[in-house]
Amino acid sequence: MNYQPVPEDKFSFGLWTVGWQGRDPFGDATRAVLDPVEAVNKLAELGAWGITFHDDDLIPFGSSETEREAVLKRFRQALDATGMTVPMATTNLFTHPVFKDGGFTSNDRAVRRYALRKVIRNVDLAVELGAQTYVAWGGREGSESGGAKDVRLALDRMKEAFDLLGEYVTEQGYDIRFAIEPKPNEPRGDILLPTVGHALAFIERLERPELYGVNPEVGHEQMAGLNFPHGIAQAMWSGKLFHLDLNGQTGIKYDQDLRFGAGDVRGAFWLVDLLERGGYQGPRHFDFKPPRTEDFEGVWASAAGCMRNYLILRDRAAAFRADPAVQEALRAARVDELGQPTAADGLAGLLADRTAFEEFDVEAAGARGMAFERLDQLAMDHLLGV
Ligand code: XLS
Ligand code: MN
Ligand code: MN
Repeated sequence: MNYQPVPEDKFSFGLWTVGWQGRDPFGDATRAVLDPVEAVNKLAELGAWGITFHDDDLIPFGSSETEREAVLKRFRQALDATGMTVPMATTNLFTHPVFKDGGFTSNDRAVRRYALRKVIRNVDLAVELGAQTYVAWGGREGSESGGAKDVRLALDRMKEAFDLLGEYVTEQGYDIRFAIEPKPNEPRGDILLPTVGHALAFIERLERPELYGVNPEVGHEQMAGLNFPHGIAQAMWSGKLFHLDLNGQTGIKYDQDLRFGAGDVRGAFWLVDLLERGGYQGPRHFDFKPPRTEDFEGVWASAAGCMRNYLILRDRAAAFRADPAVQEALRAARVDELGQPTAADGLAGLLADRTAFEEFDVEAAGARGMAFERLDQLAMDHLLGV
């Protein structure tokens, strides 16, 4: 296996990932500005299929109409020349000081109105470039102080914003849906809609819930100490996995954005297994940050590594599923039994069934092992290529 990515793998990258200059709270940029056209060309050469962006990644904040048009013209030409797609776009509602208290939920009403207009403007561009998903990460929707933010009112405003966006795309007849990206903290002390579960519950309160799903990011759930594949499984189960951000994270700490596979590798294995078996058809989108120790050569090695690791894990997961010893171990662990309804005989049948309770041998059932360790070790063997 050479693990060479092809467009059919649907690998996409944020322009802000390979374009990250390495500026962090403690240090200046270590890399030069990356021309978006160069990013398109280089990613296409590496085997990627798509590129995504925040409005300001592509068109620097404050550009004039003429500057904007010039940037877009070059970008479109690069897309045409390479066949690269734009499956998703998003809005920067966090860098400019105006967003210090958020966009949709800033206490300042004028900022909220400006934020919505900024999103709408970029939704138009996203649709024009063929994007079908519009990501919304509430970077600064949150607080550091309990008194500063009335969370219930903030959620009213968050709902209002998403409902207006839903109304806008419906009126325009756009074929685009919104994917809400949860994150527990950073840059705010606490961010609203901190986990996949919070976002899924929020979506059900919206006027057009069918237009909204989630964009879970590996590291963000892990920052909250959660099991990422479990969150993804629930999003899939809810029909809400519209998009996802793949990267690596090692435990509960700052948002590391390591390349995919470079964090919790067991979590990554089960994730790929789930996506591939679960019929996820959307982009395999990488939202990582090549460490600031790297020059551009390192940036491209890091980007290539994201795709390579996905393909290796896809191969390992397929081998795991195909292995007769694994299939036997799955049966021994009675994994298939979970697919049987608990009471296909209905409530009356359950209540009438003496073997279910009166005659049930609780001690024998309690003594029976579940045989999960053997199964898990087989997974480890496959993951490690043994
Ligand atoms: C930051 C987020 C961000 C979103 C897009 O932590 O991951 O990059 O994916 O705004
Ligand atoms: Mn992140
Ligand atoms: Mn992300």
